[in-house]
This record gives sequence, structure tokens and C-alpha cells, in this order.
Amino acid sequence: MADEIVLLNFWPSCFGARVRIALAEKGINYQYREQNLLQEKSPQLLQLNPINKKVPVFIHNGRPICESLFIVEYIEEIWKDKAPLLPCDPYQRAQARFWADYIEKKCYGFIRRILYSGKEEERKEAKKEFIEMLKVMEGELGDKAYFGGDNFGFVDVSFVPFHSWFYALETFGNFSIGAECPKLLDWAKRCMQRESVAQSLPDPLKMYHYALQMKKRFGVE
Ligand code: GS8
Repeated sequence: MADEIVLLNFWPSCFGARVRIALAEKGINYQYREQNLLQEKSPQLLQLNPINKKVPVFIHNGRPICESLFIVEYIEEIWKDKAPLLPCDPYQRAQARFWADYIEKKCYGFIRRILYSGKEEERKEAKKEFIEMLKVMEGELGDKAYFGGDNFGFVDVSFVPFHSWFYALETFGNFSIGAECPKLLDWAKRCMQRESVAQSLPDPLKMYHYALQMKKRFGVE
């Protein structure tokens, strides 16, 4: 019997985009169920992710898996023969997990503070820390095509969805990511040339308008 694969997601979610990229890389078809998080959460989301109540939720043959990085690892384990995302070498695998975790702990927090903090000082500080983080990632990338080397992999999947925020961040934060981190921007563009990435990421202009809507909601001008 064919696998039943469902993804609960909200279109602007960078976390959901990770899962979409991993599934596209592996050529897996799935049912997409949009969750409008601007309205009340659906009973299905609350039932399947009762602890965090967040998207994405991946449902494989009726069983839910939460947290995007765990979902990507699960997809990797189940469909390991198709387009491997994690290296075979245990040390390299641990390194990939370290960087994905670094992004997880830092990136979205900075983005939220740059866009939605009510205090200008706080927004400035977040921008400074965000640029520092991008520079750390640029250093880790070095001269490689992708974070894992020649092949697109786990760290790329974890990080590239945030590219969709770049336009909104640059516009509202009044800075240029290309000027600060040219190699990192080249990497993002390289990733965007992949169909799996291009078809999974939300449009940057749509993200800008979403950020504008959220700023109004939070009362930040
Ligand atoms: C983050 C998911 C998340 O924040 C992951 O899956 O990797 N670490 C988790 N999801 C957001 C949507 S994206 O902004 C969400 O579902 N928010 C709802 C809420 O906070 O109540």
C-alpha cells in the first residue's frame, strides 16, 4: 500500500519550507494542508502537535512528527537512498547537526526582533547580531559550494528558507546582506537555482507584505 504523507504548514513558515525542500529533493509526493495561523488553530493541528501547537507537522501513515529538523532527519532516514542529505561519516554528520542547531537557536529570533521589536535600540542590536551570525555562517561555508561540500545537504536545507526573509529584513532594517556577506548571498542564489528550493520557498515580496501586516498587528511602525 502506498505511503500516506501529509504536511501541515503555514505558507510563510521557513520551518515548513525545510520539510518541503527535503521532500522535493527526494521526489516524494505529499498532501499539503495549509493552516492559517492568523486565525484560530485547527483541531487537527492542536491534536497532532499538542505540546508546541506549531507547524510544520509531518504525518506519515497517520503518525505525526513535529519540529522541522527532526522531520527532515526522519525523511532522510526513511528515504535514505534517494538524494542523501546527511553525510555518511559520523563526525561530518555531527558537524552538520551542530550548524543546523546553531541556525535553529539564532536565526528566527533575530528576524523577529529586527522586524517586530517595539524598541529601535532592540531592533538595531538584533540587526548587529544577525549580521554577526551571517558572517559566522559565511566563514563556515568558506569556498565550498554548499555547507557540506559539493552536494546540497542538511545545513543548506536548514538555512536557505530564511532567504525568503532577506528582502523584508533589508528593507525594514535598512541594510544590505549582499554588501555584508557576498559569498553567503551567492550560496543562497546557488541554492535557489535548485527546483526543490525555488518551488518550496515563499516569494520574498509576499513575505515583505506579510511582515508589514504583522508589524501592524504588533503595533510596530
Ligand atoms: C518552529 C516552528 C514554528 O515556530 C520547528 O518546527 O522547527 N522549531 C520549530 N512555527 C510557527 C510558524 S513559522 O513562524 C508556528 O507554528 N507558530 C505558532 C505559534 O507560535 O503559536
